[in-house]
Amino acid sequence: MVRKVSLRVVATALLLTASGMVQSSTPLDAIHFSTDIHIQLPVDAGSSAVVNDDGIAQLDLATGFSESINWLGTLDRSDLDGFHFGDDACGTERLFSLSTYTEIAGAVMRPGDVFSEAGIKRFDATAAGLPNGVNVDALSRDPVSCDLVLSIDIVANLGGTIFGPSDLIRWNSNVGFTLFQSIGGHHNVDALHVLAADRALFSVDVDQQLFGLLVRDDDLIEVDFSGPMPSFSLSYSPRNLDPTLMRANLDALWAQPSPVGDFRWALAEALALENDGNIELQIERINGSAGAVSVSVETVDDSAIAGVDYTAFSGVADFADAELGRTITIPIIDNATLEGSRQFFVDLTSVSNGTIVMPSRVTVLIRDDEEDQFFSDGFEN
Ligand SMILES: [Ca+2]
Ligand SMILES: [Ca+2]
Ligand SMILES: [Ca+2]
Ligand SMILES: [Ca+2]
Repeated sequence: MVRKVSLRVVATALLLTASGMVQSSTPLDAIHFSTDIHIQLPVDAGSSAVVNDDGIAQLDLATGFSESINWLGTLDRSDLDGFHFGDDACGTERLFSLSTYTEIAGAVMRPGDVFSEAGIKRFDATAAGLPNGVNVDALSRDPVSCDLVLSIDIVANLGGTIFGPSDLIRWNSNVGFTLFQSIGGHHNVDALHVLAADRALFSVDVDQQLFGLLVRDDDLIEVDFSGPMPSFSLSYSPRNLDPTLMRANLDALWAQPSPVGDFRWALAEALALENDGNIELQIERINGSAGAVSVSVETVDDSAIAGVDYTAFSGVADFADAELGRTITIPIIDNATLEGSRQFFVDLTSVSNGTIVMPSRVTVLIRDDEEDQFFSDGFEN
C-alpha cells in the first residue's frame, strides 16, 4: 500500500556552513531509516504502520511512506542504531548494529559489533580493539573500497589514534582504524550513508546548531568534503512527512540516490558531406536524469585527419539536472583535393558522474563532394 501523496524532495540550496558555498543536495528516490522510539506513520489514507526502534521504515520519496520492515524480529530491550542496506557495488548484504548487549540466535552482540542480516559478525568490536563501553552508533560502507565506515558515540582510542563522535572512521581488517572524514565540532553522528569519497548523508543525535544553523535529530544532512572546509545542506526532514517524527530521533540510515543515468551516442555512425560545414552529434542520457553531469568528448583521427578534413574537438558537454540530450558540433573542412571518403571517430571518454555505455564511439564518414558529383552524374572530372 502506498500513500498517494507527492512528496518530492526539494533539492534545497539551504546553506548550513561557514564556508559560504551554496550547495544543493543529491536527489534521492528513497530513504530507509530507524528511529529511537516506537512511532506510528501513515501508510495510506486512514491507516498507519508502527515503526519500531528496532525496525526500519522504508520511505519512497515520490509516493510517501510505504512500509515498515522488521527483519530482526522484536528486540524489546535494544534499539537498532546502525544500518546499511547494501544494494550497490559492494554487494547486497544488509548490516546492522544495536545499542545494547543483545543475544541474537544464541550469539551475544556488543553495541560496538556489526552483524549481517544472516547473523554473521562483520565487525567484531572486541577483536578489533574497540574499548568496552564504545558503541558503534552509525555505519555505512565506502562505495569505492567497500570498507566499513563507522561512527562511535564517545571519544575513544582506537589502535593508538583518538577518534571522536563526529569522525567517520574507516575500518579495514588489514590496516585497522583510519580517519575517513570528519564532520568536526562536538557533533555526534548517529546515522550515516556514505555517497562517495567526499560526500555523505548523516544525522546528528540531538537538535543543535551545526556551524551556525539549527538542525534536528531527525534531519538528513548532506556533507560535501571536497572543499577546504566541509559544507552542509539539508537533504530531507522526515518531520515534513508526519509531525510524529518530531518526537523521534532518526538513528540509522540507508539512502537510495536518484539514478544519474547512462551516457551514449544516439547513433554509432554518422554521415557528413564535405561541404556541410558542420556535423551535429547527439549525446543521449538514459536510465536516469538526476543531477548535473559533465561528459568529456574527444575526436580521434582515422583516415580523416584533424586540421585537414575536420576540426579536432576536445571538450566537455555539460548536462543540467534532468537534461536528457546534448548536441556536439564538429566543423567539417571543405578542401579542394579529391580524396574519396574518409572517416574519424568521436569518443565519450569520461563522465563526472553516471556511466558511459555503448555506443561510446561514433564513426563520422565524410563523403567527398567531388566524389559525390562523380556518383551523381556518372562521370569523373
Ligand atoms: Ca533505532
Ligand atoms: Ca551500536
Ligand atoms: Ca557517533
Ligand atoms: Ca539522529
